[in-house]
Amino acid sequence: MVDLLLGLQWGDEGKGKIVDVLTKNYDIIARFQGGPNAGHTLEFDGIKHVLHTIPSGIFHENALNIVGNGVVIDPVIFKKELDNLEKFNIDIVLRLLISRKAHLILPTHRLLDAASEASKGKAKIGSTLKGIGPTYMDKTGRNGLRVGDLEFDTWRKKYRALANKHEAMIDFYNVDIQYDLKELEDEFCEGVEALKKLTFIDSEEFIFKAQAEGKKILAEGAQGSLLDIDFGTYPYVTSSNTTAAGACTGLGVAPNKIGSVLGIFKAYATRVGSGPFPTELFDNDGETMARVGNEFGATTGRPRRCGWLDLVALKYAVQINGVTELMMMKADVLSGFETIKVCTAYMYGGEKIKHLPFNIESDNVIPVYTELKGWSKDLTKLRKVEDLPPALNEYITFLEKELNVPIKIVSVGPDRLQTIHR
Ligand code: 2SA
Ligand code: MG
Repeated sequence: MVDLLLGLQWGDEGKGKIVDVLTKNYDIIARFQGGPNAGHTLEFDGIKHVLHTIPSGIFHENALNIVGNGVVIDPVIFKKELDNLEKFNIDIVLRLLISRKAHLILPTHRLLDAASEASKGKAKIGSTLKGIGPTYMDKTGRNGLRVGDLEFDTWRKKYRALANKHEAMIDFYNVDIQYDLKELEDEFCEGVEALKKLTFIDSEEFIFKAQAEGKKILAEGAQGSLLDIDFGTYPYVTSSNTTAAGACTGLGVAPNKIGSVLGIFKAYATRVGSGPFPTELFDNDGETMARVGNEFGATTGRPRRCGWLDLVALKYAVQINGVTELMMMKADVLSGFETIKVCTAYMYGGEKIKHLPFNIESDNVIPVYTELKGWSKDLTKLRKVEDLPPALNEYITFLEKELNVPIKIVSVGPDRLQTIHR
């Protein structure tokens, strides 16, 4: 069986931390979608690590890490990640395997991302500018360059044809973008050389075999359900399926081989980039969440927008993913709020609704809140479930009842040790 760990909001729920905590129970950790737009943060022994493409099991000696076919890889960023890990004495070649079918992000994909965003003006997606959208467009357009292509000399020819096409497309956007392609391509080629030091595999075959041998596999999602290309707040989404189904296509796991679906959410909500966010706060409460929660993009450094927990959206995510267990992150950030608000319905066109409407926009949906008692106790030093303050237990019980799924982990800080199992 393959277990899934998925973000249920707009990303940044804390997937990196939880994968790291859970890796001891697994033989293989595999990424199945997204790419260097992701920023998965892990903290232990006083060191903070941010991973983008490499799965979050990389720090554990006994786990294999796989970058699956559904992922898009930028060799330039990948090389930087490898270089960052060098000082930690990890035998990366033994611990990390790359799917031949994963697509490559070309420098011109990044430029196209920038051109597309610039051409949209105020309506921009707020992408991470990592070239994610254009790369998935080339994948579905059947033009992409894949990791496995690098094993054949013809890759340079394929690369050139694609990059030439991109240059014409960049011109078409008619926006002011300065670049030195030669310099970018040199960097790309260095990245390719670094990537080629790793072992390329047919990851689906590898995973079939591992399953047959009874190996335990955890698929690590990136971004969150509300950024899913199909089910998210389109067009303000990423270009991959971030939901459970994405693990099937992004790794080659059959639906009947999926075991537990671990859904992870923050005790409040954040979003980085543009797009609707019904419970967004523009007041002191929102500022407090951002400050205490240190809410800045782990990849771009952009400030994250903050707001109360949106149960309408969270229920939707639980349903789409078939979540079997929940994990609540950053409970510690809510300490000190007199009352905690939870959005349990929306007012939409004068009616109270409990689902996400098709044309959700921040000004056509007004959240209806239920208020719960807050708590003041500092949670960051707590390690036992018995020590959680009663008001937090009430909050947890309320959410469990509404979502009909147990909350098995409550996280009270970024460190591995700040994790309470229920
Ligand atoms: P893209 O770059 O094409 O995938 O952007 C499309 C939208 O998806 C959002 N997105 C993210 N949202 C939250 N976290 C992400 N990773 C980084 C992090 C983000 C950062 O961990 O903090 O550092 O800014 C992530 N990646 C993509 C993005 O904001 C767009 O709304
Ligand atoms: Mg993140």
